[in-house]
Amino acid sequence: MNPLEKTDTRCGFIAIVGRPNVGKSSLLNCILGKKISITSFRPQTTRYQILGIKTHDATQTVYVDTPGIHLRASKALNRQMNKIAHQSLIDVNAVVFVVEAMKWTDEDSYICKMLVNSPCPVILALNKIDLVREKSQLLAFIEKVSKELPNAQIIPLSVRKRQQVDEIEKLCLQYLPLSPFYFPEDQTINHSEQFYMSEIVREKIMRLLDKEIPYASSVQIEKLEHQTGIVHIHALIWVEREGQKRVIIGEKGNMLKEIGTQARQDLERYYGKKVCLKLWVKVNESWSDNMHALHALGFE
Ligand SMILES: Nc1nc2c(ncn2[C@@H]2O[C@H](COP(=O)(O)OP(=O)(O)OP(=O)(O)O)[C@@H](O)[C@H]2O)c(=O)[nH]1
Ligand SMILES: [Mg+2]
Repeated sequence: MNPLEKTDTRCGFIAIVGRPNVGKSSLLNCILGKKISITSFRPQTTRYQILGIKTHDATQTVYVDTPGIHLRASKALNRQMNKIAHQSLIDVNAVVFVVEAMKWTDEDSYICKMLVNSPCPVILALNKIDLVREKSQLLAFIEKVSKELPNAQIIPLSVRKRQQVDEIEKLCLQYLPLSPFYFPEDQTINHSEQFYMSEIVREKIMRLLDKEIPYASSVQIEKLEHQTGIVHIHALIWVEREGQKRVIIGEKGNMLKEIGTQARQDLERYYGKKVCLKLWVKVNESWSDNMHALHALGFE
């Protein structure tokens, strides 16, 4: 925009950061009022930077969901996830730092140190207060964290019960600068349709499978074809070993069928029409520790 041109709209970026599994993506989905970022009970569900765009009247807020920042990142995939989270803190107008109420870890301290010297305003979201029985304990926890980040605004909330989520949103709005919108008013996500499809399939793997398998899997969409009344999708699930492939397929193909059914139901809700989803499982021994393979799977 020409800097002399006047605008009466506000638009800016708000990063949502925190260690894995505190509820960052759940918070984003709750604010947006729809599922745009996948969630699960397992840490390290989000692997990419996901933008959730909310436009209301003359304001557009661009929320940046990030992979959980973690301290032990041995594989290329994990290092890349940390890098994405760190980069998301550059050039944003405010940060929502999500922690779990009553559980302060070394990873929280690490993120806190990064934020305490940052010029960016910080909103400290203490999530999952529905799990806290004693309110007096919560007050003591608030006192402790307020010493760690003295300039942060602290909001206890429960995304699950939708308590205080509006409060977070209101605080974010006050940090949006005068600016034209960056995205069309009806856009809510920055990624392609294919990316969204692959994430929905990956979510089911995260939720349905055990142990190392969710972390050894990645999903690639091979075909996406719209026909009247139906969408045809072909997806490849990459794993690292033959044994993992057998587990994903399951006895008589039952596990793959369940992944496919649950993903299809989500996709049919998303499209509002029938979806024909076909899944294949393939082995690529070192995809998660190989930058070339990561690139092919969508990491930049
Ligand atoms: N009890 C409770 N659980 C919650 C709340 N918010 C989120 N969760 C659960 O916490 C788990 C993790 O949520 P996510 O939104 O995937 O967490 P995340 O911070 O995005 O995790 P990563 O992507 O792995 O970094 C899921 O099982 C959510 O259902 C809450 O307010 N209360
Ligand atoms: Mg997440």
